[in-house]
Amino acid sequence: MQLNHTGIYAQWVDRKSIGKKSFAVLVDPDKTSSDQVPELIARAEAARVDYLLVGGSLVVSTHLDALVRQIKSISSIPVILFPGSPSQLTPAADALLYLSLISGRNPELLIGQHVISAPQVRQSGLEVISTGYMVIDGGAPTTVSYISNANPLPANKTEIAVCTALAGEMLGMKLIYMDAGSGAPNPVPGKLIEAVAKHIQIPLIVGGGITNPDKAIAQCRAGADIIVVGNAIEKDPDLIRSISEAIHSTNPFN
Ligand code: 1GP
Repeated sequence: MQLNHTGIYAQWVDRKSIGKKSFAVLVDPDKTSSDQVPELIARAEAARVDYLLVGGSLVVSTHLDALVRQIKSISSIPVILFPGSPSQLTPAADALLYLSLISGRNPELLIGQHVISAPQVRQSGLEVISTGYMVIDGGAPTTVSYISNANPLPANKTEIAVCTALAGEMLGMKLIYMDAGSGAPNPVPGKLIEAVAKHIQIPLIVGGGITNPDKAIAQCRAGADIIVVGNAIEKDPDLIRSISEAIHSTNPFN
């Protein structure tokens, strides 16, 4: 079996090196039926969405594999798995965020589930992107904070966020993902993003509670390399275009 040493992650590092920001739309398999996929993809393609993340903290539907295959059959936008559990795995995707919940102290989500899923992940042939996953308090309990059985990182504790991200980087993680949780009332504060971005060299993904173009731009300016939006787009699909334009407008060669 051939392991993929280039691909999506190499692209993220390249983009970061030139200050190019990316937009990723989160597709929740529980909320996306196969009938909805063609329209979603048409909108995403037209809006020049850079990536699709597929997954969620609690996926109860069983069509993840079929959903990813359907997307891949009609779209060239790379699909990256964002799994809430080891069961959310399909070789049909382009890459996998191999998440370790470094903001929490639940050993299962730091390493336990990885041990269980490792052989399957290796066998999938997916590009594996080791990700330091930091759940930040977004002002209300979200599915991820409940399901993870771990306290989110307080949104005003900048030093803890910086030290956590630094530790993740020095442990060899390739990416930091700061997430306020899907549907969070407050997105990750700009101050927190800025402080973390200043101290790490690896790419930084930010998501959770981003509901309009202004919030997306603010998070890019604070130092996020990739912005993830899910919930808001499910409610108002027209936001795909305006948020994508906003994020790409911050790019140096736009
Ligand atoms: C959640 O970061 C993602 O894990 C996206 O959050 O659904 O609030 O956009 P939203």
